[in-house]
Amino acid sequence: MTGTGDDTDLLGSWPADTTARYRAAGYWTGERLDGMIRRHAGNRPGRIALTDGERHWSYAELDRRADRIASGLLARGFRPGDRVVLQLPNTAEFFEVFFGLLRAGVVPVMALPAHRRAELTYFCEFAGARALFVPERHAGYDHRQLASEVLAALAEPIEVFVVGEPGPHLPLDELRAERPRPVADPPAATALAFLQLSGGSTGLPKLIPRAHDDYLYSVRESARICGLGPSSVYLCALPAAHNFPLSSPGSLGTFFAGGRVVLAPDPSPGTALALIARERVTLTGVVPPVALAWADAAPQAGHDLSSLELLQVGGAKLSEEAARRLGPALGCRLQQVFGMAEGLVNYTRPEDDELTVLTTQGRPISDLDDEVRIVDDQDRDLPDGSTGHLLTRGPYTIRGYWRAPEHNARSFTADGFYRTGDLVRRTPTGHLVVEGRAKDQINRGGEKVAAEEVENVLLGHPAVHDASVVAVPDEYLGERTLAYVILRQGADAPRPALLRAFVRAAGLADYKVPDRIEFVDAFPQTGIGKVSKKDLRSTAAPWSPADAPE
Ligand code: AMP
Ligand code: DBH
Repeated sequence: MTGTGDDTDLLGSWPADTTARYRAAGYWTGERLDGMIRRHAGNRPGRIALTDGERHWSYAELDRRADRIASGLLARGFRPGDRVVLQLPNTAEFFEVFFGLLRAGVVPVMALPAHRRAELTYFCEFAGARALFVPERHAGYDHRQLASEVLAALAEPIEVFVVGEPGPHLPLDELRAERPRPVADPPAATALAFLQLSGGSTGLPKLIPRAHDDYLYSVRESARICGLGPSSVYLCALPAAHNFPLSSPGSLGTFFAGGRVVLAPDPSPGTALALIARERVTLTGVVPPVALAWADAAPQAGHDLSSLELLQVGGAKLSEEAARRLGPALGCRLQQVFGMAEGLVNYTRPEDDELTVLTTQGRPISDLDDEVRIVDDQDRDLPDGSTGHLLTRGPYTIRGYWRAPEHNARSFTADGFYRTGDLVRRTPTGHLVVEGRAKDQINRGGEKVAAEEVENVLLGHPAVHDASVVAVPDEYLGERTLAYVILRQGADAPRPALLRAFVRAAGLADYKVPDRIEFVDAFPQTGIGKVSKKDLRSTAAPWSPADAPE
């Protein structure tokens, strides 16, 4: 897939012998992602599918609501293959709209609630979106105002649908058809279902095209590996649109199994531990700093967490020391998850011994067809046990980013392996251990920051001659961002707080604002004259709480 493929048959642009093999093996079944809701609505209509505060929606209700949205979209002139940007937090409406879009064949870009003007405007423009979905407010932030700013930045107006009180934009009710009609031209399972986001390592996030067939395979197998069933209750504590809580096995895996998804408005221990106790949650997936915050808070919080069977931790490296604390503190089993929105997901398994669960990031979903190569800088395969670049190809790993042929030539091998940018080692049992990263990215507690994106913004400041953003170790988040800045000749050093405000004012998400800024005269260079981030990283002092910005 070089990005020129037909989105209504995304998988048709994969090599024909590969697609035939995946079908024959039963990986791609021809079922769409919204099919699971319809199936349970038929078999067990009254079963609760999701809980959002005091709201409990049955499978029948979720199914009906998805139908109403799908009908409403088509009645308003949306067509299969049209794109929209979806920025909804963890509320029931996220799934109402998500399944409605999928049913109509309208393709959401899966934005996160933390995204701001720069990211949303870029998604709208790059995807050629016809509409933007936002909440009224979330976490104290006014998303209606944000949507107005995005609209003002766009060359062509698009529709904005707001979940909440009527205001300057369209209410979601505009899309809720009174009498839903069957979709005349339902999308195929090989079609583009949605565009996931890459944490990225270049200037702007890449869009990841996922089809129903490939995504459903990963969801279905994830649900099986994690032992989900109708009695499973999943706490969705990370942003619902993110690949981990959506699909590993996440909310979709839980719906697939006929279980119940409980939506947490935020992952703080105060919110999440109370919900685990109240809703008798059986599993959840979080990033390492969230897991550690829960473990620290659990003894004093006094909640009954006895229903919790499985805590999944992924998105960033979990140290062995931290891993050892989690199970005992929360009274449940631990599973490490190493995944990526581009595809490949690894899990430690229930049958793995304790040390494997504590010290590895798991093994791929498919023993047979997740092809994993570990190579040196020249793409030569390394023997097991050596650390190298992880390349992967398989039944749910993309063959290319959406409409990015130049980038794809660098990020994929000629025979379709995705260059993950991760440095890993394989153990004799086939488990992977993440040892580091070759990509120019900072993993800030699971939130990925592309260094270049932040550097480009800093370069726009009149006092800045050059900027280089690197990771510094932090006990709590794993990594934080440090921006080294070279000032223009004669320029006075701006206060770091002002430079940080400059990045925020450029419209970037808060988690991308550098944690620390240091002024230097020059950057260390590599042999061929490039900035040596390795040397910059090695000279940086670790993060200390005293560094916290005023
Ligand atoms: P993205 O491509 O934005 O979906 O982010 C996926 C990346 O997150 C992976 O390529 C890894 O760099 C990182 N990642 C995810 N899970 C883990 C984990 N369990 N341990 C270490 N890194 C992880
Ligand atoms: O970090 C990730 O992107 C991630 C982590 C765990 C992911 O996409 C996943 C599981 O599916």
